[in-house]
Amino acid sequence: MDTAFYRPPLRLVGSMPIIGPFADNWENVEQFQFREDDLLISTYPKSGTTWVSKIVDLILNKGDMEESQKAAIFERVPFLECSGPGVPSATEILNKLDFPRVIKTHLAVEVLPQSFWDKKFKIIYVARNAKDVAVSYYHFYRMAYGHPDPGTWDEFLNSYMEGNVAFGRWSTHVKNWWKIRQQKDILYLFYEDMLEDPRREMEKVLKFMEREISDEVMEKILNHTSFQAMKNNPMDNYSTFPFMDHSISPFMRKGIFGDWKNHFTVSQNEKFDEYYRQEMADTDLTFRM
Ligand code: PPS
Repeated sequence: MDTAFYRPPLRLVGSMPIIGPFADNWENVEQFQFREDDLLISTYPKSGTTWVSKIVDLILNKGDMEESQKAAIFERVPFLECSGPGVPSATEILNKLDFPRVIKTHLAVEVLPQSFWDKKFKIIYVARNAKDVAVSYYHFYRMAYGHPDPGTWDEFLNSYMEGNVAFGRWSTHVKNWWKIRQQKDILYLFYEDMLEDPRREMEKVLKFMEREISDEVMEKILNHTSFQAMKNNPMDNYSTFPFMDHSISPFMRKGIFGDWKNHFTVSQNEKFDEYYRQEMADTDLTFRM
């Protein structure tokens, strides 16, 4: 276990809490320069980032799994704000990467680098319902020790509702990215839709990326990006990533819709529903829960 990165407190960048060591590289994130041929995959944590990253990577490689297996997905799609002791920061990696680049971010709209607004490039945003995200995030906090200790499930749920978790409030994130979807070139996807009909959602991604692939390649990509295939693939399942203990909870945990029902008590659910009504009163964005 790397103790230099063991459960550091969150820090604020602007209004958004972030994983402590990520804040050390914030100046480079703020100065990061996007390019018009970049593709940005943006999500609130635990919303399907890795899944969409793999789909996009395979589309760009026309389903060539050998090519895609050359490095782990977190290396092929660097995480813009990621930085930690003893590892190169993603900004360093991105500045040396071949083009076109696919970039991952969890940044809230309010803290995006200036270059995000100055450049025109494609962005895929994936959103997942607030309750399943809370559950997935709790288990992730338990196993990914770059986060503070989550405490009990009830304690974590309270922190999550207060936005006192890495990347802040779920509601602020999904609503503000939804707001800017017409101002920027954004394909806004939902994890629940991807589970319901992965082919239909992949077709949306292909159209957005202005790419065409044969039915055979489409079939191949669908197979390689199924939950089971990705869970078993060391290039996708984060088993080679430092700072995680998969014996506590695997990164590829369940990959289902509605797991919140196994975690929320009746009273937690009532409290959350009331909170949710208030948080989402000022948007036309809706989720299946
Ligand atoms: S992260 O750490 O924020 O980048 O995590 P992220 O990749 O966004 O989300 C992880 C959750 O997505 C699930 N997942 C999948 N579900 C279905 N199909 C596929 N192929 C897939 N790949 C990842 C993963 O299991 C996490 O959800 P939970 O609910 O914890 O299982």
